[in-house]
Amino acid sequence: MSGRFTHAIVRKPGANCARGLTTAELGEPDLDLILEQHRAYTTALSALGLQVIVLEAEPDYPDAYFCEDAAVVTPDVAVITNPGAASRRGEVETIEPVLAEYRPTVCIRSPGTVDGGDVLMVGQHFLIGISDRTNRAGADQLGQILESYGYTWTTVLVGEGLHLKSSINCIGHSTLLVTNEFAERGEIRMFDRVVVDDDESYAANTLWVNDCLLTPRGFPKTRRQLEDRGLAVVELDVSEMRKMDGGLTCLSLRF
Ligand code: CIR
Repeated sequence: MSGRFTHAIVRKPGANCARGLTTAELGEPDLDLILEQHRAYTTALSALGLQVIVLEAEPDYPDAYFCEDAAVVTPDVAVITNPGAASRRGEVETIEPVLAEYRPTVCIRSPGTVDGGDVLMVGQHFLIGISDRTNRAGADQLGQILESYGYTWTTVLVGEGLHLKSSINCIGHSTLLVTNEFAERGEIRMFDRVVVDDDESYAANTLWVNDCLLTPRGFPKTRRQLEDRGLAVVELDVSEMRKMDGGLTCLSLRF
């Protein structure tokens, strides 16, 4: 993790949020509850010192509140992605002008596809997941852009889970919180790793923000593992986002 974040972009879930993509089979999100959970998330980011830019819901894009997928923001550049799901491609159009106020922007072009949820920054290095959403052409384009700003990058094959960050996240310095499935993978074995229990694998989607960890509510073993390492932990309920395959990391762009 490098430096502290000063800003975040979030987007409100819309009345259309149940029409988004999902494999979760957990039922439809409750609109009032998802809005309440989203407000609590926004409040938590503000409490950590971030200026939070709240965008309105997108009537044509039910998944647009998972705004992390639309960009990869580094201290030097904002890379506007080309999301892998056709139904999400247009989401980038309203993210680009917002980020352009803060960073030079560069775009991923077809046939390359990238979802921000597949991109994890660990210090000066980027792990780029190759998944159903991010293809090799997209990873190569992104990698070349990152290299031109002095970063290094490697790819990780995402076998299970929607995105890389469904299963692997950085919890400070170069320590990763990972699911069992990834724990011994050669692509990440050089990092210090904390492994979540199999019955708490969703909690791998924990978000580092300015030395605090936002972790999903309901995963006590993971919470204890994080607290035992002396880390500040805030639990947030994201039950309604989980129904749509989302979680804490994908609800914002931090920079
Ligand atoms: C999708 O399938 O694209 C959305 N329903 C969920 C996206 C979650 N994003 C993320 O994990 N980065």
